[in-house]
Amino acid sequence: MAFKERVFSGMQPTGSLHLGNYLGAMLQWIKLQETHECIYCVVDLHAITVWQDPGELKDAIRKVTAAYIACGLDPQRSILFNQSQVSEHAELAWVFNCVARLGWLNRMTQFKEKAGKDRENASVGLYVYPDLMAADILAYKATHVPVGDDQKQHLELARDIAQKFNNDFGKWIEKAGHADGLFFPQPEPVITGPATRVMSLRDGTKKMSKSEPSDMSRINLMDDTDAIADKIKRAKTDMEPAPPSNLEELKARPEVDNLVGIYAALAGSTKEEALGVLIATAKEGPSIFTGLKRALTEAAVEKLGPIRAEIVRLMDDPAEIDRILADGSQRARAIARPILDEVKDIVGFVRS
Ligand code: AQP
Repeated sequence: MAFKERVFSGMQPTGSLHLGNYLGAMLQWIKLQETHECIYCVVDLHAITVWQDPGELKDAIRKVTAAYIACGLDPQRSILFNQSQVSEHAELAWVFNCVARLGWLNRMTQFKEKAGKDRENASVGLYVYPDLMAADILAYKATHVPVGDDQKQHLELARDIAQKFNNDFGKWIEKAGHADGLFFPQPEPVITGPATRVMSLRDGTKKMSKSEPSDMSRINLMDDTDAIADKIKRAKTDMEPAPPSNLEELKARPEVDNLVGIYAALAGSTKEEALGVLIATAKEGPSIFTGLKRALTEAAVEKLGPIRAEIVRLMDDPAEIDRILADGSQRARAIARPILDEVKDIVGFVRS
């Protein structure tokens, strides 16, 4: 069966969005609006898998929504909403908790990284996070999921869950009128561009993240010109006396590779062209990275300045943001409800 092409993705309101979220996911989200029906969610149920201050969470949900719109998501064309207002996500996640296998979840590297050494103290929600993510996507039978590279493994799990559900309930899926026995599609990851994994400015081996304690490790969409300039100026590089002369050499120098990748994504060029800027400016001094850092600062300020101003303007009217989320939730539920009703019939629940 050919499933209708539909895009779903989300971000957690666990702090202010950063350049990694913007370049890794948001740029694709914006582009996909031109060609697809898109559903973009503020995943607040995911956020509480680690402790969130309730007083700050509401504000963070509105800020992420404002950031979505300021970056270029159109609430008329796309569906924008927060996850907790559409209970179908949580309902389907429970069914998927019963479809997914412990062994599958045990392999998830994000849980291992986030739980760290204190595993026994991690929430159960953090452990079953990938089941909820599969439910987010499949509650809409979404076929395409634009994400950063770090979400690849979770997407593979969503595909496994879709397949196992189709296999386990094949007979009942057919009885429900799906002659080919396929109820859920296999959602495709959309991971493209020169910055699918933006790394920390302080450590080229760790991804840029909202929850990293050092604010110097990331550029936030809310950072002003001075903060952006300061963070890029202090961004870690290396002690090599010359710039890498080709992409192969660049790969072996993670911090430099990261800055070149970020510059390429912001300037809309290839990584090779961005490396060309580093090579061409390396003699300017005082450091071989001064020219690239200057160009990178200019590009970041040019791109993020207007976004920041628009977030501030939108946050002036929280009631309007709540209205957009309420409207988006209604439209999202109109798609998810009938899918969930069918899931209940297939699984064997009685419903009135
Ligand atoms: N560093 C990154 N580079 C590229 N893409 C990234 N994404 C996140 N960090 C990077 C992508 O942004 C989308 C939303 O991510 P999220 O908010 O759901 O959570 P996350 O992946 O766990 O991101 P953070 O910033 O690291 O949040 P915390 O610190 O709260 O866990 C996803 O598509 C993600 O791939």
